[in-house]
Amino acid sequence: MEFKNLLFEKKENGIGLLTLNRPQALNALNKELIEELELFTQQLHEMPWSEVKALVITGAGEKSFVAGADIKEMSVYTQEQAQFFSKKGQKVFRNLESLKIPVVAAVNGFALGGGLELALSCDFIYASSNAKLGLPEVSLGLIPGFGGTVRLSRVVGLNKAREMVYSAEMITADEAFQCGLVNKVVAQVELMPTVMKTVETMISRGPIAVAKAKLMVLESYDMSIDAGLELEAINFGQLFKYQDTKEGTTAFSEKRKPQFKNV
Ligand code: DAK
Repeated sequence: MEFKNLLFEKKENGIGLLTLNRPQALNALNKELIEELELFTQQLHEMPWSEVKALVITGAGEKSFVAGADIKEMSVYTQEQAQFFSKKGQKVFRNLESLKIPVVAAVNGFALGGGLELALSCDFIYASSNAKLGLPEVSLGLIPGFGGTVRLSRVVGLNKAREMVYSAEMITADEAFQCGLVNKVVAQVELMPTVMKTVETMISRGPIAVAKAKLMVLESYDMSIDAGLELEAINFGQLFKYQDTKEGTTAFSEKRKPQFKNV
């Protein structure tokens, strides 16, 4: 996969590392970058598990994850162009959110506006201690347009989301940890090793089970408890047609490590 604004590296263990690479603009999301992300997520959806088993997303440089949508580009948008751009970004982030593999945001600096919305479309966020997170859109006369008003409150609760969105203030990594927006805060040099360690554990588990667990957590969020439980039972049952389920449970009885094959 060759892109102008994205760097993609496949580690030997099957973890993919995606770096948003526009450091001259603090990795702001311009139209070209969004289009590349669209292509990237489409390709990833079609890729077999053995190729990429999990994805980590970060920003180039030490200062910024992503400082938002590209404000300079947006300043000349017409109403139609703005709506198109918003829809396009929403689709790309939904593609990302619906990947079957674990996706972790390694927030290494500013995660603002569209940058935080990108991180919110990942399964969870680890941040470096210098990170600053926020949705500054209303300070520009905008509202979040890539899902921020929808996803933030699901993670931090309604009132914290209201405070962040209406004030447009950034919060520190520690504050983000306290409100549950990020799962872990570490020194910047420790960020990637820490994320990789967690992700390595995840890819050692049954991949079909992880994919189903991910689907369940996402899908059941909007459901009633009864509907969620019904869907959980269906997905639980479906696992028993896979060899990996047999392997996992047999390995336990035989007191050995399971060898999952995604079959
Ligand atoms: N867009 C374009 N360029 C940006 C940028 C951005 N979001 N953020 C930074 N840059 C550029 C700066 O312009 C500067 O470029 P030069 O002037 O050197 O050419 C370079 O990156 C370095 O930035 P600074 O010199 O400003 O660096 P500082 O350390 O002084 O400040 C900062 C860092 C992150 C505090 C500051 O750059 C800043 O405030 N940036 C803007 C942050 C922001 O407001 N982000 C939210 C963007 S709004 C929608 C779709 C999507 C959205 C909304 C609606 N629809 C279509 C409806 C989403 C909106 C957003 O994300």
